[in-house]
Amino acid sequence: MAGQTTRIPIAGTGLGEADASNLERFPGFASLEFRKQVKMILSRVVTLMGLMLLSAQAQNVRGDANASGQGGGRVEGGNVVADVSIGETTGGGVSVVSSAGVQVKGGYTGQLYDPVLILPSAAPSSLIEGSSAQLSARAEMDDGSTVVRAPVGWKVLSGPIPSVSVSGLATAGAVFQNTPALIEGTWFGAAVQLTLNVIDSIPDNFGSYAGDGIDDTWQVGYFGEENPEAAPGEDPDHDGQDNLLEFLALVDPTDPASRFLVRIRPSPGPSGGHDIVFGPIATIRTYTVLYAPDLAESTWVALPDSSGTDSGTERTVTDDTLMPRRFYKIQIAR
Ligand SMILES: [Ca+2]
Ligand SMILES: [Ca+2]
Ligand SMILES: [Ca+2]
Repeated sequence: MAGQTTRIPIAGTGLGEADASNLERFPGFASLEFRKQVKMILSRVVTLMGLMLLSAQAQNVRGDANASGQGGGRVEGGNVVADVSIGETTGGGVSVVSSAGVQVKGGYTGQLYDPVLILPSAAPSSLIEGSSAQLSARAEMDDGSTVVRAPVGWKVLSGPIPSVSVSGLATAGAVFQNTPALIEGTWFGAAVQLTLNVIDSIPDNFGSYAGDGIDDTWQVGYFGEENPEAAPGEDPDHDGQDNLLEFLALVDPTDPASRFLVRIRPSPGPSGGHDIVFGPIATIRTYTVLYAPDLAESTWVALPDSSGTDSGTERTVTDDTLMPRRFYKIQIAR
C-alpha cells in the first residue's frame, strides 16, 4: 500500500534495517534502495571472502626475518617457520652479557668462543713443603675477549704435589730437597704447564726416612728413596761405624775406607801430655774432646780447650794433664 511504511529486517548483515516505504509492487522484487543495500552487502561478503582467502594463503607462508643476524633462533608452528634474530630486536641493537669475573665482547646476546691462550699463576709462586698454593688462570679467547678466572682443570704431571683440588688448591708433600712440581692446566682444548717449586724446610721428614735423626738429603743421596739400608743403626759398608755416626762425621756410609778415626799419641811438647788426633773434620761440624778416668765412669768431661790445630783433614788437640790413665772420646755436633 502506498505511503505505508514497512520495516524489513535484513538479517545477518549487521547493516540495520531498510525503509520499505517505496517498495515497488512487484512480488519478489525489492525497491531500488533495497537493491542498493543488497548489492553493498554482497560486495562486503565478497570482500570478506577475499580476506578469508588471503588469510588462508598466509598460513602457508614461511618467513625469514633477520635471518642474517647474530645468534638468531627458529620458531615453527603449523605451516609457519620463522627465523628470527635475537640480537637485532630494536633497530639492530645489541646487548652485553657479563657476570662476575667474566668480560665478554659487547655486541652479542650470546657468544661462541674458544680459549687460545691460558696464563696460569700461583700464590705463592713457591711453596714450603706441606703448605698450599692457590692456582688460577686467565684465558685469552679467540674473539679477543678475556676470561679472568678461567675454570681450568689441573693435573699434576710430576713432582711432590699429590693432587690439586677442584678449586685449584695445590698442597705440597714432604721433600728431601727443593723439588719442582710440574702441573698442567687445560680448558676446552687449550693447555698450559706450570712449575711450582716446593721448598725443603724440614730436613728430617721425608717418607720412611722421617724422624730418624739423619738428614733425608744425605740418606737419599747415598741410598736412594725407601731403602732400609739407610736406617741409622745399619752399617751397610761393614766398617764398624753405623750410618748415624757416618752422617755426623760426614763420611761415606757406602765406602768402608771412609771412616771417622781417632788416635792418641804422646805429646811431643814439653808438657808430657797426650795428643788426641781425629778426622776427617768438616767445617759444618763442631768437635769437642771429652775425657773420663775410667770407662765405668758415667760422667764425661770436656777438655778445657778442644780447639787444637788442623793439618789437612785432621785436628790435633793436646791434653797437658799428667794423669796415669785417661780415656777420650770425640763429640760431634751439627
Ligand atoms: Ca724435608
Ligand atoms: Ca732422615
Ligand atoms: Ca759404616
